[in-house]
Amino acid sequence: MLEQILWNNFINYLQLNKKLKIGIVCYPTYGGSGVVATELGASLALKGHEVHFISYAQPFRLNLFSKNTYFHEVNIPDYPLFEYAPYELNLTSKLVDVVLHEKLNILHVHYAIPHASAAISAKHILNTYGIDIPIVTTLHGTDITLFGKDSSFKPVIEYSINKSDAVTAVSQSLINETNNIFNISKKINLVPNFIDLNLYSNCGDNNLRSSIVNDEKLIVHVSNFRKVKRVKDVIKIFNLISKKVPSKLLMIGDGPERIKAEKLSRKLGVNYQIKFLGKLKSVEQYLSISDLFILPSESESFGLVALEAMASGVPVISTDVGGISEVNIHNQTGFTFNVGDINDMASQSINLLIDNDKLNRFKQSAISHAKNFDLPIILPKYEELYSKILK
Ligand code: GMT
Repeated sequence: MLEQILWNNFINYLQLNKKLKIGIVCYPTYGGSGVVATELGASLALKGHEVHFISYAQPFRLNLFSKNTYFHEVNIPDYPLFEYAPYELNLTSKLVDVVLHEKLNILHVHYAIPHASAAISAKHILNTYGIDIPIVTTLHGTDITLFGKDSSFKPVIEYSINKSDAVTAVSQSLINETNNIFNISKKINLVPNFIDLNLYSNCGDNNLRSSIVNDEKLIVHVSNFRKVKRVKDVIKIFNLISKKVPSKLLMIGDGPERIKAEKLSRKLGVNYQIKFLGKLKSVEQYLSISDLFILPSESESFGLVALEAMASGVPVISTDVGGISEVNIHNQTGFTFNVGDINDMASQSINLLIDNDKLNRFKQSAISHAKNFDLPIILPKYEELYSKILK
């Protein structure tokens, strides 16, 4: 058995100079982790690696017509016997199957539970076939910040992290939080989220802007409208801004808090200045015509949307929780505040919006800082990690 494993490692080592076959497990729904996993896979595929996405639905930004990308759907059984469908077991079996038949070299899973825990089980099963598949786990936040507070998940999260061959987290703040909450023996590497700056430059469409605003300023918010995003704060902040600066607000995304935000906008009488656009596959064209982005979240391990806004040259008014301050630099790319500090968020927004020179300086700083998270800078960090564990 040991000989077989060593042989497989040797084969893997040889593969280093060739192109890799990489399995990526992620949530397919609207959200930063799915976006990052999909963009990572797509970029690796462009570099010639073969990338297999494994999830219960096709990731929303995945373009399957691109070369070298494949999708494997995890079917969820619907037996009356099961009160709760055992998704993790189906995922585990699917991982075993795909690794065996597609001859994957590495599995990169996004989220500790259930993805890393399923991958670790698959790894154990594959060991009985004489295969040692390396597992890279990327922590995105909710698995740590939310489930971490629920002690019933603790043993599984700890085990999945400690047994992964390599672990990354999307911000230093998330690394610190993970080490504080759990007993972690594994080094957690910082690999920040990234954007492809090419996608964001030069997509400003004046016709689109003039179809929404005339001389008013345009403010934007993007999220999945979960409670943690505090979308009602966005409406309250906009209400204060609109009293001083002629402006409109775009609310992009959908989720459980949308109806409350809509009701509040009617109550405050600003509903005619707000457009709820729902879920959009890509947001760059709306970001690029906007003047200010608002992200008043209660918790955010990174805040990928803030980075997307900055890459589009849009300064960010946000809270200072979690990893946001590593992305949105206070008084440089925007401003950061305590959670719920609506008045200060509004008055700083007004200061920026009424001073075009200042707004332009912040726009330029936002773009400059976003360059630190550009794809060509971050992608090699993942590739280096893959090489390291394959060696
Ligand atoms: O924020 C969400 O509700 C979605 C969640 C996800 O799974 O995409 O976002 C998390 O991962 C993103 C990508 O790494 C981060 O940019 C978000 O900050 C993080 N959300 C939270 O920590 C609440």
